[in-house]
Amino acid sequence: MSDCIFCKIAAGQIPAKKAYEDDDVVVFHDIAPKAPVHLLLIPKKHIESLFAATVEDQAILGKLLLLAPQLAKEHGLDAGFVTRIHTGAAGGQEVFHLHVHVLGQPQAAA
Ligand code: D5M
Repeated sequence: MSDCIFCKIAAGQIPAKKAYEDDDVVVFHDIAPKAPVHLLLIPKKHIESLFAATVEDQAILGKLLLLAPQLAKEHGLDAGFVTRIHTGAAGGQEVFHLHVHVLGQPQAAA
C-alpha cells in the first residue's frame, strides 16, 4: 500500500526507532507513547486489520504474539505488560496496517 505509513516504516522509507526486525516483522517505538515502554509490532505484509486477516496470515499473527513477550522482556517488562490490537475505527484503530501494541512500565529491581 503506497500511502500506508507503516508500510513505509517497514520499507525503511520513513524513520522509526526500530527495536527488532526480521524478514516478516518490524517492531518500533510508538511515536506518541502511552506508557514508558510502548512498542508496535507489525507484519511487513500489508494487512489492514484483523478484519482483513485470513488463514494465510495465521503464521504471521502467531509470530507477532510470540514476539510480544520476547520484546517486552527485552525492554524490562519482565513483571508484565499489556497488549492491544485496535480493529476498525470503532475499535480505536487509527493506522490501518495491523499492529500489536505492547505497553508497560519497567519495574525497579528488588
Ligand atoms: O494506533 C496507531 C499508533 O501508531 C498510535 O499509537 C500512534 C502510532 N504512530 C503513528 N504514526 C507513527 C510513526 N510514524 N511512528 C511510530 N508510531 C506511529 P492505533 O492502534 O491505530 O490507534
